[in-house]
Amino acid sequence: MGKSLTRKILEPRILKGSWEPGTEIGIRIDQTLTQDATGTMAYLQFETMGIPKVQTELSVSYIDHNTLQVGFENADDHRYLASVARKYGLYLSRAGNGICHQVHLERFGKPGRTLLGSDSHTPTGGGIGMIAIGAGGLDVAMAMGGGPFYMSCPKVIQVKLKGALQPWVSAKDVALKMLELFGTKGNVGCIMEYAGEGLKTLSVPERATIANMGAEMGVTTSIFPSDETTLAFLKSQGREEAYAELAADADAEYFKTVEIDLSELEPLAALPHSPGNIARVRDIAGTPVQQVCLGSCTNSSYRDLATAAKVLEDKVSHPDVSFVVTPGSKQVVRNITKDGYYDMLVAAGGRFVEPCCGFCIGNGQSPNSGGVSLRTSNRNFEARSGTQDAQVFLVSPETAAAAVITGRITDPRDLGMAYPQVEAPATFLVDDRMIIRPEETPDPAAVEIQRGPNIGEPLKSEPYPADLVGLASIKLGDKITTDHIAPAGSRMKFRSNIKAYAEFVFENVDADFSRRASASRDAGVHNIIVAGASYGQGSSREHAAICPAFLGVKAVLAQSFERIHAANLVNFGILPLIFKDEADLAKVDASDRLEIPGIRKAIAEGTAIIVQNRTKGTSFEVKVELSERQRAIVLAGGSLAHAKESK
Ligand code: MIC
Ligand code: SF4
Repeated sequence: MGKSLTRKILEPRILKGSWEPGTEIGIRIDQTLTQDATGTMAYLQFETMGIPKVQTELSVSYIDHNTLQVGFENADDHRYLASVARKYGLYLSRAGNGICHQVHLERFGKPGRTLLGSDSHTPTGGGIGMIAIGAGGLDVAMAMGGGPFYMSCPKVIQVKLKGALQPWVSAKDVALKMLELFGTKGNVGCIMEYAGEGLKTLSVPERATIANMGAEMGVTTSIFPSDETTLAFLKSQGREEAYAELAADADAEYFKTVEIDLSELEPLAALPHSPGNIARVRDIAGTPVQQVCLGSCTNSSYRDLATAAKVLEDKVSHPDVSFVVTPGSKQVVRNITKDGYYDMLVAAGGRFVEPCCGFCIGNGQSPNSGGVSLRTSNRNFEARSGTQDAQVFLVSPETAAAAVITGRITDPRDLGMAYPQVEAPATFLVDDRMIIRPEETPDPAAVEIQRGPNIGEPLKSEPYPADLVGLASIKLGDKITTDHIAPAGSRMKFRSNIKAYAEFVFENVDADFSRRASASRDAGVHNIIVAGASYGQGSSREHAAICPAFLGVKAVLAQSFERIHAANLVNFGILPLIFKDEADLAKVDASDRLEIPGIRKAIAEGTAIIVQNRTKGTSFEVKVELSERQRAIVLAGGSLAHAKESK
């Protein structure tokens, strides 16, 4: 039996374990990326490791998330990150240079390499044949220190593409089709590997869009082969030396294979409030729209903006529509300017924001109350836009542009126009002057780290308690996202300061949670979060574990967990407990007193764990699905404490 492309890249990099899907492996990481919102904490943790220089082939620190700078906090973070990059030998992509995933694809990604990023959309790099994985900041810090990244040896799913997309149907519709087929839960531990003759009809930015939104399915990553299309893209970036031809063996073995006929797809949308609520645009057409946002790491390439520009040429946005544009990178801005598309978008009423995450994360451009916002981004979780009751729909640039014109959700095929085909430039105008290279710092050891008052400290850990004597501090439903746990938007400026950020935990779900949890922590009672299925969807932000840990949360009891969040919980000494019988969720209510006598011993020995509900006088069994390594981490109180113990 031949090998999948995933296996060909990962197997030679296995440092711990072996290729047995479902078991834990530790892999070597070639490249890392961080962004400012997760990066400050990652580097604060890296600093505690006492390593003089990053140990990877290449590590890049991006500033792209918090660029609004309302108050001094973000600017302080940026200064801190710049000084860290100089001291430890990283590339720094300055604020204004673009969104990490877009810039990494353009300037640094290499087919066949592993990339670990402290952002859940790191898999965008799969568009050029990388195994690119999102993780918590601490895992990325460990990888920068040369340590292995631990993951579940993947179940590789082959996605065979055939045919070609019809006019007005684009890569976003493929990504949404995948979400319709696979949903947003139940895909933990899988990697999507694309193949088939339909591949050759998809450009690199289109492949990257599809790989990007694999994150919403909860897969470890997605990967495309590296072929002539990849070579043409790298050439257009002046980086053909990075090219390597890569594909799976013809007789490769897969966990399963699905087939998608591109020619059968039509414009799709994800309805509020989940990327998994898929509908045909045609079926929701007519809904009045108040905002359209074009951009985010999913759809902000030259191709996306130029296509929208051509649709909007000589037109102006509907009077009821606010039309926002965030290009993916400075390179995109300069190239669409050179080719006249920037002007077309501005003329159509486009409200340009610098190349950054912006609207996607609720950092500005929040919709009006109850407003319908059509966005080309990848997440439409409740309140993520910054407006609690906004209705966010995720669509392709084509569908977004159609709504700009009509003021209603419109199937772009009904515009009655010829589909504007956009050719990507054979050579992009490339300008890397907003990237500070490690070589520019002659004496890294002499660099002083700049810390403003917003820069806090890493979490102080303590060993796991012998007995859990706690309280169900909150009870939640299914698909609780990291946006529910640690809100983004205007709260993101506290990312470098755990104590300040912890005040907002579950803010939009239960505004009193943080106060209550601190009070029980101070009274010596352990806080326990109780939830349904797929807890921790979405972002890689480890703050969704760090802040609860700071508030004295010792366990999350759920029906199932998403991959990155479960790893983050372990990294910060919170035990992810899974109901053995899902129905037992009904046996717990908020404020119940829950106890697990002898929990420490049970984790160490791997014996059965029984939760006693003292309020109800009942009990039920829970499971711990952790490797031996992870159990040791939880017992130590988290990864940093564990690493110190093991020295
Ligand atoms: C997101 O899209 O939710 C973010 C903001 O990019 C996060 C990272 C963060 O919370 O800083 C992600 O996707 O991991
Ligand atoms: Fe930025 Fe949005 Fe992409 Fe996250 S999903 S990296 S916030 S653009």
